[in-house]
Formats: sequence, structure tokens, C-alpha cells
Amino acid sequence: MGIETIESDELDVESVLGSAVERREDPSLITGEAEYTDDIQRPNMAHMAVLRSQYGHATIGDVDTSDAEEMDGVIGVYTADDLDVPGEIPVGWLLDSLETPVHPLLAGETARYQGDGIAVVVAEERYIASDAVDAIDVDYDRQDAVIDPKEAVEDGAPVVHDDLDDNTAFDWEIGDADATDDAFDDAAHTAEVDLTNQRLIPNAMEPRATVAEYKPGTEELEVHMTSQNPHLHRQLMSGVLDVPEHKIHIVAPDVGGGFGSKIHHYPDEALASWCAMETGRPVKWTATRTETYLTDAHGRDHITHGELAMDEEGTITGMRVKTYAGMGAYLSTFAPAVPTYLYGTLLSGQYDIPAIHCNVVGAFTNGAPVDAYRGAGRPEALYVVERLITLGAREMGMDPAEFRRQNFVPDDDFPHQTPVAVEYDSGNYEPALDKALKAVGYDDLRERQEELREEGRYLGIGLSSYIEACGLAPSELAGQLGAQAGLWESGLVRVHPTGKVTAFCGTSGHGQGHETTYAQIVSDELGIPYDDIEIVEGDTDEIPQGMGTYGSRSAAVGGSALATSSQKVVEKAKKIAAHHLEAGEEDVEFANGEFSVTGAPERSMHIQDVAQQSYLAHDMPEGIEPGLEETSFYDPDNFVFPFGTHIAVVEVDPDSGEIEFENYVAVDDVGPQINPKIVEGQVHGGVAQGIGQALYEGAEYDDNAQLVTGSMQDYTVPKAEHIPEMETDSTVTPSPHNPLGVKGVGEAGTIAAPQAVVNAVTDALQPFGVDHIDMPLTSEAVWRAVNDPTATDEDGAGGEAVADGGDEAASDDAAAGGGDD
Ligand code: MCN
Repeated sequence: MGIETIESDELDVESVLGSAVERREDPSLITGEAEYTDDIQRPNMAHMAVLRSQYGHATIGDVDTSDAEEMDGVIGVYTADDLDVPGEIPVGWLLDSLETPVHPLLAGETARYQGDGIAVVVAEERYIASDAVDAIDVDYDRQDAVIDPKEAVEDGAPVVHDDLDDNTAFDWEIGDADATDDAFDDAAHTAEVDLTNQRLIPNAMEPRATVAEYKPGTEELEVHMTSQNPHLHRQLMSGVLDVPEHKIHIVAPDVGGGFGSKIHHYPDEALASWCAMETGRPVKWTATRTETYLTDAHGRDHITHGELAMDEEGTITGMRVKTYAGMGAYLSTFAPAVPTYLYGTLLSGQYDIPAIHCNVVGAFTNGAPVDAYRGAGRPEALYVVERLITLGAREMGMDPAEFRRQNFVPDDDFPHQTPVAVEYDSGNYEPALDKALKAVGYDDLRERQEELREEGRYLGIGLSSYIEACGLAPSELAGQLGAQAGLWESGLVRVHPTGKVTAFCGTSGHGQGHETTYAQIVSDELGIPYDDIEIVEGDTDEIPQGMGTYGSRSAAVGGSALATSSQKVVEKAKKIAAHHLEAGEEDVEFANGEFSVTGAPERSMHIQDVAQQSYLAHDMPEGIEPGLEETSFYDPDNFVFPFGTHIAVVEVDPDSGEIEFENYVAVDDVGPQINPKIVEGQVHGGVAQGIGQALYEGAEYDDNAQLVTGSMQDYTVPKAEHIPEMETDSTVTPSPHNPLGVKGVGEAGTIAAPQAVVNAVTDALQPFGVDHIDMPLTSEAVWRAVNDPTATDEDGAGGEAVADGGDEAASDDAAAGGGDD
């Protein structure tokens, strides 16, 4: 099934770009040769374990470490009082008005979420460290806690940071409130929805881990860690530990997935590094799965009210959105950007909407910090948009596909300026919709839906025409929006004297297949065989600088840096070739690695031979230095905006609440595909995570802020059997903003899938008057929605949708097999 792969020795340089070459990463991963952080052993290595608050909110009294200190094999026990470094976790994205309470490496006086670190133990063995943690006695005074972001900002809510007046982290808005209000005043029809976008827990296969070593002789700190962005971690850790940046060497070895959770600067990696400096021993820390659940930055956590205004014909005239976004107990590294600039700016979706206003209140709560998780802000936005669009179509009595088509940004309106700040680079939305409709056999399906209803079977078809903003990001714009870093990428292409190539990129892949796709890009640009090209990422000593991998940026930004460096290599090589061919540079052509004289193709020289000449340097053109390597810092002009339409087809059993997939079709436009097999894999993985959110996953805290879904037994990560066979297809609309024309794909599936599934399930349940069910759509939630449409969130059904027409079809209609609009 799917796209056939080809082996690398079948590739030629003319077609290397766009070929589904096998991932070169896989053999070592499959055969167990890959080296993850926890595999690393060092002589005399010690192990760290962290004592974490068992309460969601508590004042910390005496911390008695004496028993732990006396245990055999314990090297040291440390609390906040022992830390002699600045030790404050920085916030990497600021908003105009943002509360930034101190986030210490270890909690001293107050624990603000279950999992907040209170002490660390360094011991000879991991299990001794863990036992010693259990021997520490903490005098807790439990405080009231708050988890719900909306309740957190209400009067009288327990305050998470007592140096703040309340729990409001920020109150942010985008768009024109007056114009939007006018659109609603004049609207002929409206639709609205109350929804939650539930808290999710990232579940990379490999937990976070660190091996830190300090070399007093050179004052160097070497840290191997599970990082998506080693250079950024180096920069941030330098401030946290007060170690000069150039004395820190960070290596991300093989990293077993991240999905955003390994971008952020957490206390633990810095604590392991501090312990290495303090004890003079290499120190390893590997999170347990429980620690992963408690402390990896969670995702989403929105409560939203969304409204759509339409005219008589069903043309959208306005959208109004109010969201409460949970930040958790502290602001994680990029947390403020996620529910603001990565959310509000995408609310126009694929649609031409003249007026949009969005207000987001960020709230501190006693949950784990919330930050970027695959999609980061964009799944939340597209969920609101595509739920509203579906409800708008229902309000208008229009087919949801035709309602979308009628409101799409027309293909001749690109670049398209939205009312929420961003300008879409390129797009052509109807062909993707059409392909998806054709793939599911839409017209026939609608007929079958009717027929099945007569038989008491409920088929649902859910559309999701999504857009996404990725390829983060133009540095200047990011700076204007509050980023405390540039978002360029660096690429170094080194052609060795033998003509082989090592290319270095500042991104840091952790499953995406960069070693394969980057080699395809460099091979295409240089005309040097793919197998002669090696890619290096994830090491701050080897790679000049870098910003890392997140925001589906690596192909568009890192790939462009490597393409640009390769083009510079070709420019220089051309001068050298022209000199050796005794021709003017303007008379030399370059194709597929060969420099040849125009009109005399027999006078030619391969770039790999030019490389040799450039290092021999016996006969160089005047003014040209020896060697053949180039570096670029590529800074994009704009984000890239991939898009597509996904359609889920499900059958719902109203008696049991069970949902079965009949089909899932994904048509994505990510511009030209460097490697269609890798693109397909990214879509599959992303859709699987999106379906996970729609049907299974959700972090639940109790009223005391105890995480009740603290293990895989309680938090349902979908298994292969839960994910349907998918049909993938694509359209290709290049971005004008980068030399490859590529757009990102890493998050597309996660952004597209949840609303495709929810739209499908609510479509199936139209005869029962069910317009909305909050995710995850467990059997219980579906059953309750069908059997008790008035059930509230607390009953498990949650959410509420109202179309202006007040379509409250009741189950009586269902019994009659009607009520569908
Ligand atoms: N690609 C391509 N053609 C395109 C676009 C991309 O062939 N037009 C290829 C790229 O070259 C790369 C892959 O597809 O090999 C993904 O590229 P891109 O969309 O640029 O995304 P990044 O490489 O920057 O990866 C980040 C993205 C994010 S943000 C999350 S979260 C995520 C994801 O990728 N986490 C992942 N995919 C993941 N896949 C795995 N296995 N593990 C994770 O943790």
C-alpha cells in the first residue's frame, strides 16, 4: 500500500529531488544500533533522581534530607537552597503585557503543580537515587488548587503565584473588534459553538534524558540530551547555569521522537548539568514514564466560544472567538506564542473572511506547563474554524463541501492578506477539496448515508479543509511579535577533496528523515551522487549555529539554507572549472554536476574533480581561496502556508457510542515534495495523533490538581489497530518564499484530523440533534450525547453548539429516521 520506495543506488542526480528514496536513518534504528541518550555510558558515571511534589499546590516547609544523605551510594542531596546559580528558567517569547513569574530550577517555598521538583539526589546507581528520593521527608501544607483555565481567572480562584494579583498571564487580542461586531449586527445567519480543546500529553517513545559531564581543566560542560534544538538549549542553559555559551557543548544523539516536547528548556537537564559540575562526576538522568506524564510540557488546554456570521446567501462576513488558554503553573519556553500568534493568526482558515476578532486570556493553573505540542496553536485554531464552518453550513442548510467552496479564498487572490495579520503565500484550495471528495466518492456516500439511516445505521462524513502556518519564521517578524531569538537557519556544505560531501544543518531531526531529504536536496543542487553525501545535525561543536526543529520548519528553512550553501559552492566551483577549462565563466554551463563549455560539451569537468583541484590549489584563478565549502544563514521572507482537505467517514453506533472508521482520505498540499514517501509517513503519523486527540486522549486532573491520567493505563494513546487505513494524495502549489518552493508537512495531519473526525461523528448523529461533542469522543461521551443531549461537560458529553435556526432535532426524529439537514 502507499508509495513504493526506491533504493538509493537506483537514484540519479537528475531525479533525486522528488524521489521516494528509502530513509537512510532506518537500518540503525531497526537493528538497534542507534544510540539514544540513555545508551551513553561514561566511566565513574553517577545518576540523578528528582523528588517531585506529590501535590498540585502546596507550601513547602521543612525538607528533611538526612536519611537520604546517609544511604549507601548516595553522593549528594540538593534542594533549592543549595543551588548557587541564577537558576531561573527563561521565557523565550514575550507579549506586550505578560506576567512572567519566576520559574526556579527547584521549588523552594511553594510547589505549584504535581511534579514540580523539590530536591535532587545524585547516587552511584539509578535505583539508589530513586530510593533516596523516597527517603526525603517534606513537610507540605496543601493549598487549594485550580486546573480549569476559565475558572482560574474568575474572582476567588486560588492564586498560583502569590506575588501576582490573580492568575491572568496575559489578555491578548487580534483583529478588528468593531468591524467584527458590525458584521454580527448585520448578519442574516449566525452559528456558534462552545468547545474545549483538551489538554494533551506528548508521548515520545523515548523519555527526556541527559548525560552531563564537566571538565574542570578546560571548564567545559558537555551535555548529551534529548533535544530538538541543541543550539538554543546551549544558549538558554548558559544563562541558567552561568556558564559561557562557548564552554557548553550540547549533543542530541539519536532522539526517539519529540512532537514539540523536547524544544523547551526544562529544569531537569540543567539540574543534571549542575550536579555534574557540583560532584565532578558525569551525571545521567532519564525520566520515568510517570515523570514524562507529569512534567513534559502538555499541549492545547483551551476553552473557547466561537461564532460565525453569514449573509443571506451563506457568505461568511465575520468570526468572533474568545478563548481561555491554560498555561499551567509556569510559562514554558515558547508558551506565550502558542495560544496567541500561532492561534489567532490562523482563524481565517482557507476562507475569505472580512472581519475577525479573537481575544485570548492566558491563565496560570496548577497543571504542568503547557507549550508547543505537534501543531501548537494551529490545531486549536483550525478546530474552531472547521467546527464553525460545519455548523455554518448546517445553519444555511447547505452541503458542507459547497459551503466551504463558496467561502474559499479564490485562487487568484494570492498572496492573500487575512484580517488576522498574516499574509498567505500561495494557495489553490478547490483542487484539494475536489480530490478528497472524489476519493471518498462523496455524492454516492451522501446517498448511502440516507439509505443506511432508513435501516437505523448512522454513517457520518466529516470534512476538514485546513491551513497551517509553518516554516518558522522570518526573524524580523518573529522579533516584532515577541520572540527572543531569530528564526533563521544555518547550513554548511563541505565538499571534501575526494568529492564526497558532508553537509551540516542547525536543525535537529528526531524522526523526520532529515538525513535522507537533506541529502536529496544537496545532491540535486550539486549534481553529486546521493550516496556521496552525508548529513550532520544535532551537535553544537560541529555545526556553526542553529535554531532547531519545530514548527515544521526544517525543509523550508533548513533545506533552503543547505540549498543556498550548495548554490554558493557551485558558484565558486564554476570559477575554478572555468579557469581549468580555459573558458570565460560566462561561457560555462552547469548541469547534473558537470561544468561544460557552451557549444563544446566535450570540454567539461565534474564538480567532484573541481573539488580536488580546489584543495590541491596548485592552479587557482586569481583571488579565489582554496577549498570548497560554504555556509549560509537563511532567513525566510514569510511563513509558508500548506493546506489541504481531509475527510473522515465513520459509522456510529448510537446504542453503544462506538465509532468505526470506514475511510480516511488526506489530500495535502505541501508544495513540491522532496521525498513523497517521507511526506506520506509524516501525514500518517500526524493524522494518527489527530485521531488520538479526537477519540482517545485527554489529560485529566482532579480538583486537587492531581493528574489522574498519569500513566499509559489511564491516558489512551491510540494503537495501530485504532488508526484506519488512510488514502493520501496531494496537490502541488509551490511557495514563492523559498528557493525550493517547499512547505512543511510535519504537523499537517495533526492540524487537519481532529475536526474531520468530530465533524464526521456529529454528521452521523444529526438525526439525534447532536451538533457538538467535546473531544475525546469516547463511547461514553457519544452515548451520553445521543441519549441525553442536555448533558453537561461534567456528565462527559460536554460542549454545546447552536445554529441560529435552533435546530434541536430530538431523538424522536431519529426514531423516524429523519431530522437530517
Ligand atoms: N518534507 C518533504 N517535502 C516537503 C516538506 C517536507 O519531503 N515539501 C520532508 C522534510 O524534508 C522532512 C520531513 O518531511 O524530512 C518533515 O519536514 P518539515 O515539515 O519541514 O518538518 P520538520 O522536519 O521541521 O519536523 C518538525 C515537525 C514537527 S513541528 C513535529 S511536532 C513533529 C514532526 O515534524 N514531530 C515528529 N514530525 C515528527 N516525526 C517524527 N517521527 N517524530 C516527531 O517527534
